[in-house]
Amino acid sequence: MPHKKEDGGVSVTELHPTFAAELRGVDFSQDISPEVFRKIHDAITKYGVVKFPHTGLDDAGHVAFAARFGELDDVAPYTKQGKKHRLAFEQLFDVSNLLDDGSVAPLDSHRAAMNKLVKGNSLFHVDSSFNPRRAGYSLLRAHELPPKGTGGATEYADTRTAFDELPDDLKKELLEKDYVACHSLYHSRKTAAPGFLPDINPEDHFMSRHRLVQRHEPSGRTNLYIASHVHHIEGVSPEKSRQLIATLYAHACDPKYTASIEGSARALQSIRSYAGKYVRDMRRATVHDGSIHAWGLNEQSGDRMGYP
Ligand SMILES: O=C(O)CCC(=O)C(=O)O
Repeated sequence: MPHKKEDGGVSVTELHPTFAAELRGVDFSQDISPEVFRKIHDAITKYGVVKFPHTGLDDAGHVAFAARFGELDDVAPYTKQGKKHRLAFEQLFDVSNLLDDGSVAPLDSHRAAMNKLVKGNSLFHVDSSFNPRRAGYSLLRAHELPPKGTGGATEYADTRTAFDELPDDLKKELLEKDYVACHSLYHSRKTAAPGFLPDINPEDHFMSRHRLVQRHEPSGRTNLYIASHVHHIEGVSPEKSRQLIATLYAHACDPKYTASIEGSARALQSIRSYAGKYVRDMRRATVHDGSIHAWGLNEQSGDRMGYP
């Protein structure tokens, strides 16, 4: 039975034993007071993932709410490479399964392969870790969902608890070696959709460098910063790098550390019968990280990655 707590009109229902919660009682039709915003912020810090059912937010409200968390990222890197933007706000990332004309992207289309849902983002990832400055918060809004029972839930992994529960020897190694991981958008896209982007070799492009183990500044907990964007670990043999990434990734994605948010309790990877058939219109506002780890070990620049 989910655990429920009330706090000044905002109720928190825990959705998983170690992370993820649902918040009710926030009135998104009004200006959110600093006090309520602090409760929201505290809940995100504690639970990592927070769901707000039925916010009633439109695109403008979505962008305005996201901007309360910090400076927003935008889609300019993608549009500069020729990708058309379907939405009215360039601060909203189109992570739907739709083509520019609003029709559902066929499964074999480029859009479906690169799209955040059908293939590209079906691997566990962290947002924008491939840019010099990574994301701090992502606010994903379901504008239109496919019919119930056809899939389309989003899965999240609790990488803080995954770190806590690593085998002692591996945890000790990670803390002692303080490995640096190199993240590439092209790498994860090619892993998810091997036939696409044939002319791109991730190694010919910028990779973003971040410590593999880091202190999550807002909560003070240690976090395993692993994601499908991780191409290699610096300073070890290619074999050791592959083995370490595979071990840590599999550990963090173990079902005991994951939660499926949005109706379906089953995995995004296993039920996607909506894909190619029904609209799943998800829109994401992304807030640049403002923590000490925002830039990882990268030079600070306005550069961002994108693909057509
Ligand atoms: O649409 C989803 O369920 C996930 C979207 C996502 O992974 C992203 O926006 O980075």
